[in-house]
Parts: sequence; C-alpha cells; structure tokens
Amino acid sequence: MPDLKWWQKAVFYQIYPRSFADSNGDGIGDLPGIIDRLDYLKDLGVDAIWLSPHFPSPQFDCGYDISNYTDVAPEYGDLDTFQRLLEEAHSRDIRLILDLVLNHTSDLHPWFLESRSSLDNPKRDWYVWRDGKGSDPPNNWYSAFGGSAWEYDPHTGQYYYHYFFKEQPDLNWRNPAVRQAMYAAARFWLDMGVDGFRLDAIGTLFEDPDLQAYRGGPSPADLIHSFFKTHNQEEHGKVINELRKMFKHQVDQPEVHEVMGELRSVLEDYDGRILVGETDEIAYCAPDELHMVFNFPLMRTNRLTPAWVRDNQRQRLEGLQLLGCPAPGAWPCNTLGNHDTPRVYTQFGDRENDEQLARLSLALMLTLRGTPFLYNGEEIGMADLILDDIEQFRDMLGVWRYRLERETFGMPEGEAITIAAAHTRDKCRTPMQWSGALNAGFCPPSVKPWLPVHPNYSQRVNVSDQEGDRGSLLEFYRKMLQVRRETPALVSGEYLAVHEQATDYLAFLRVTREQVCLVVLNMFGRSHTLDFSDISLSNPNRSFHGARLLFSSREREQAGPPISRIEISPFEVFIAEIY
Ligand code: TEU
Ligand code: CA
Repeated sequence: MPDLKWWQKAVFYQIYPRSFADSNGDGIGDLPGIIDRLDYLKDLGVDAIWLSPHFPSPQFDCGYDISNYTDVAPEYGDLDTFQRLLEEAHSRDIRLILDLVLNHTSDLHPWFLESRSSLDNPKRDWYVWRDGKGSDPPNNWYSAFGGSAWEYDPHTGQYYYHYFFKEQPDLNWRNPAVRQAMYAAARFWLDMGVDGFRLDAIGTLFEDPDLQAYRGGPSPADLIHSFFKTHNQEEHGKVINELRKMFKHQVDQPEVHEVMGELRSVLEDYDGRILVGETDEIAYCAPDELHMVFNFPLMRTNRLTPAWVRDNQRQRLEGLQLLGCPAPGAWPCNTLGNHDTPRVYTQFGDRENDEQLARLSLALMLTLRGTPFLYNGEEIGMADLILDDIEQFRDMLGVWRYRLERETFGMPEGEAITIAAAHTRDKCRTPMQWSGALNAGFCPPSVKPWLPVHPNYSQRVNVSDQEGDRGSLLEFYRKMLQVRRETPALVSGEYLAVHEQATDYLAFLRVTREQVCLVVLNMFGRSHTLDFSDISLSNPNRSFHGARLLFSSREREQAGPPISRIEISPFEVFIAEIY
C-alpha cells in the first residue's frame, strides 16, 4: 500500500455527544459515557471519531453556538474528563477530531457581550456591525436560518450580521485579532493532543465587503416552503442551487482560502493532524489548505442508483485529480449522513427493502475510493424519528419552520407540525439505542431524555439485541469494516468503473499494483449472471481469469465463482479479488 497517511486509511465515526451515551442519568449524553463506549467502537472497527461540539453553549443551535472555545460544556464533563477521553481513545488507537465552529460564536460569548456593549469597545470590530439605512437594515441579505441576516441592536443603534440564527453573530474574519484568537483556541486542543478538526460551515467566514445586495427573487422561506411541497431530492438540488445564488455574496469569498492556509500552517507545528472542511468545494482541498472536503453531492438523492454514483464519482475524482490533491492522486471523503441530514436508513431506504439498502449504502461507503465518515447509530439501522409535538423540538430550525408554515403561510396546525417534523434536524439526533430496555438504555427509565428515543428500539433496533446476531446490521457493519481493513486495494486502490451501462448494479474495480478487487453492488431486486472476463487493464497490461471471494452479503462457497459467470442475487454486496 503506498505510504498513505492515517486519515487516508481511517474510517471516521461522528459522535453527537448530547445523544450518544449518558453516564450520570440526566438524560443528556456526556464524555464519560463516550469513554464507557470506546471498547464498543474499537470492536466495531472504526479508526477515528469526529466529535460534534462539546464546548459550553446556551444550546440555541444544539451546541453550534459556542460561548467558550477552550472548555467543556458542564453537562458533558470538564477538561480533565476530556483529557481522559482523548487518552482512552488514543490507547485504543482511535483518533479524535473536534468540531471547530469558526464562523460565529454564541451571542452570549463574552467576546460578543463586550463587542455589543459600546461603539468604541475594543472588540467592536470582532463582529460585523453596520449602520442601517434609515430604519432599514444595511442591505437585503437573508439568513440561511430564516429572516434578515441583520439584527438591530438598540443599545448602540447598529445592526450585526448573522448568516445563521441571530443568536450566532458572525465573527469578522478580516480582523487579525479574531484570527489569532481562534487559532489560539485551535492550538489549545492541538497541544492537548487532538488529531485535528472538522471545520464548520467554512464557506460562510467572509461576506462581500461592499455588501453587494442579493439580486432579488424568492426568500429562503419561499424556497424552503415550496421545496417541502415536492420533497424530492432532485427538487432539493434545484433549491440548493437557488439558495447558492441567493447567498453568493455571503459565502465562498476568496479570502476563505487565506484562512484555510493559515489554519493549515498552525497544524504544521504538530505532527499528523488534519483538517476536513464542511463544504463540498474541492478548491479548498490542497496541500497547503484542507486535507479533505466532503462529497456532499453524493447524498443529494432519494435513491443511490448505479448511474447516480457513477456520475458522482466521475465528477469528484476527475475534479480532485485536476487539483492534484495530496498524493496519491486525489483524496476523496465520502459520507451519507450526519447530524444535519436525514438518517441513511430512512433517506436511502424505499420502505420495502430498507435492510438491504442500508447494507448497500454502507458497502458503498467502505468500497468507494476515499475516507468514509459514518454517523453514530447508522450501524444498527437507526431511522428518522418524526416528532408530533412542537414542545419536543430542540432544533430551532424545526421550530422556525413550524412558525413559518403557521404564521407566514397560514398552514393548519397538523400540517405545520408534519412539515416541521420532516424539516427539523431533531429527527436524526435522537438518543443512541443501546438496548431494548426503556429509553433504549440511553438513560434510566425514570429520566426524560433531552430528545425522545425512537420507539423502534424495542424492535431490535439496538446494540445489545444485534450484537452476536450474524444476520444483524451491526454484525454486517463489523464484518464489512474488517474486510475493508484487511483489503489494501479497498483502502488505497484507484477506482475504475466497469459495466458502465448496467442500470441495476454498480460494478467497479479498486486497483493497486499488488491487488485488484471487483466490487458489485446490486442496488435493485433483480438477479444477474455477469461476465467480467472482458475486463483488462493497461499499464501494465493485465487480463483476469479467476476470482477469490472476499465478501458477500449472502452465503457463498469460499472458492470464488468463475469470472465469466458470476451470479449476483437481488441487493447483493459482492467483493472479490480477481487475478
Ligand atoms: O451546518 C452548516 C450548513 O451547511 C447548514 O446551513 C445546513 O445546511 C443546515 O444545517 C440545514 O441542514 C453547520 C452545522 O453542521 C449545523 O449543525 C449548524 O446548525 C450550522 O453549521 C451553524 O453552525
Ligand atoms: Ca449526562
């Protein structure tokens, strides 16, 4: 295997701390709970954790509104506990990256409290303050989370800018003092030994300095309201493109590259630390900027068809190759779910074959070229929980949508709840389901967890009922992670699509000098008898006559089938070394 770095071989597992494991029975996940579950993660076979924000926060945006960048939220533990988590993870050869929210702080962060206290406060220019135009805001920019991007502050008679909620005022990244303060926060955790950062919403760091107005057209509310009507991912793609036009003066300004470069140079003072940006913009992926960015376009569909994946891979890999991302060749990063998106089981299921499609989704993540990011709970098939009581919502984006539908569009209560429940990110953030006990073993039966537990925990969608059950999704994840770990070509091999006209199944090779793997993912319910004897490689010229089975999602004889006649079952995951 060419000398890949650890982050190019690793499988990442995102932990949403508030929902992962509650050690002290207050209904809220915490760091000691994660420590208690590190053996579970080691046994599952993940190599690295992305920890969503663990910092002190008023929790207006569920932790993405930070009020202290160099401490631990008291409900999760303290710095000593964090140090212990890091040591316990490292002792199990599990790396840990943190979630660095650069674009904004909480409006209760001391920096903002100082900044808003007076026009001449030394920290005034740490945030984006502007005079209004008469009684109007400085311009017509919107927030991505609804309403104007400008909040009037009567105390000083100016407006401050917020790309997200008004409780998340944007930092002014053109101010060197802001950069130094945030780099110092990064060093605080790097000095402790963390292995890097997932950088939140990096595209939003800068806004057009001349406040170039939005060219006019629908508001985010109008777009999002219309999207829900259709709620299909192709429509979602159109909405995303419209939103990108709407926010073009508020995101992906050229200076973002400068900050990514400065952050990268901070990391160069340490060994083996990484930066992965929450963006799909591959232009940030460079030897002097980010190690990885996410392949978000892959996720923007309701159904992972072979054609969809082939097109995505063609675009992403060719694009990364052109950029000369860190050798060897391009280095992609694939994911199908996180704390902002529907759960994989729900999003890519079809309500009839969900179990098989969940297996295919994972197999895709573990066999495509690049670093896979998994999301806690997907390994047991956790699904979206559709809430029916607005009082249970914790994601203010869901509450905003409810109010929008009720107050702006006059939707009846029941419909507004249904729409908001589909939109709120609470649906994918419910507590991890550890057992079939009440509250799924997340917290004591007598305690109300911070979000309701999905009731399907009592139908074997939980760790303890699936552990040791060969037919369970959890054991499938464990086995597939092991196969990937033991198959160098699946980790470092070039990707080469074959049988590209096939509509039902996705077939591709993963090629290194030493090994060639054939991967066949049958994404539909029809059987196929396939002939791969026509495969050949140039440079060096190679043809193939035999197949050695590495993994199949169904029982198969150990000896591989003849390469000219491979029978593939409905929804089968088939991986073989060919020679
Ligand atoms: O999300 C940034 C981002 O892309 C959001 O605009 C996303 O589209 C939204 O969550 C709707 O799906 C990051 C975090 O992942 C998210 O949880 C935070 O709410 C947001 O930044 C602000 O920090
Ligand atoms: Ca707790």
